[in-house]
Amino acid sequence: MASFITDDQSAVPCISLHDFTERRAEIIEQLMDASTRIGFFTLENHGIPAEQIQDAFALSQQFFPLPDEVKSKTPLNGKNMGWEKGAQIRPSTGTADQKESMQLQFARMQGMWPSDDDLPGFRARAESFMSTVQQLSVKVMECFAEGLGLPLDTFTNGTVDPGVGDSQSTLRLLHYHSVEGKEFGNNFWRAGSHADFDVLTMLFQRDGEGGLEVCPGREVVGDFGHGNTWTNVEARSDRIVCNIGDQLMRWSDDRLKSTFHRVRLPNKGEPTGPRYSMAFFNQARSDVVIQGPEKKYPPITGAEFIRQALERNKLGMSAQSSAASGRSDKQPHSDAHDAVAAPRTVSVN
Ligand SMILES: O=C(O)CCC(=O)C(=O)O
Repeated sequence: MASFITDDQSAVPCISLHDFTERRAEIIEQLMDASTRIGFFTLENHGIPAEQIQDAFALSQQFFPLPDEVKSKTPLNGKNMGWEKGAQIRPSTGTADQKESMQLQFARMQGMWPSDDDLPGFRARAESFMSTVQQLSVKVMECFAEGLGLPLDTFTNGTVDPGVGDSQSTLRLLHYHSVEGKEFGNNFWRAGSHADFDVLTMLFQRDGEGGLEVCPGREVVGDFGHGNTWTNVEARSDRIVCNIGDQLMRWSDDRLKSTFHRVRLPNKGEPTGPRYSMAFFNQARSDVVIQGPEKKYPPITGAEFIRQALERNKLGMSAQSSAASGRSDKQPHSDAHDAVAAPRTVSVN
């Protein structure tokens, strides 16, 4: 049976969380090693029951087949919530990702949940999964705080809403369409190359639905350049793929690396069916101040961080379109980050 080609797994370390309390020091060492060198790692024995992950995927598979008229009742709204289809254009490629996605948050979601008439119980099931993933994220973010010699709650206080409604963390349900019988031109991707804006991303994949690739080597946050060596990450439902985002890279004075990644279309001979994944982005709260212990960068709030990142995206996009239309060959090469093409609103990560 055809399967996705998966090469050297040692490039993205797998870290087991079994016996977490007793092994805490060893786990912190492994997390710090993976995140200072690569910015990506996978977690196994992470404690989230397989049934709960399956239920979240089942929810996603109930949502995406709904008619577009139903899904578009909650369109992407500029605050990184809602549904989009084929609307996300990456500055790195200038082409729309071959996918649709639904983004959900804990706060400010009035009118953004699919109704019970359209999909009964959606909100309760989604929120339950989001809370579970956030709890695991807290455990891992505390390890990073300890590994960096910071107060234990630095990143968890920084991301988990204390009840004031300024959470920006986001669950993105992703549906990459089947490419059966379809031909794509050059430079089309399921998700073009980008680095995430957040503190820590946790990504759930399904067995055999591959295509995720990572490219370590970024030294400085906000840097658009990256190397050329892309490594496949195996799609396994029993492991969570984690990566450091730009907020944590800056918060750690560039010690923890936010790494470029992308999802490629299936190569010849690989499965052409749909791919489902789910990404939980732990974002800094809007009013939290991000600054590393060495003060390498000036302080910045979570809200301002996102504003500047989106601004860079816009510049990257216009450099891309100028270059594409031949108006200039002197624009800086842009690579990275997410943007959604005008007139749609811009999204994060
Ligand atoms: O679906 C994946 O494997 C990656 C998704 C991703 O990188 C994103 O949505 O930002």
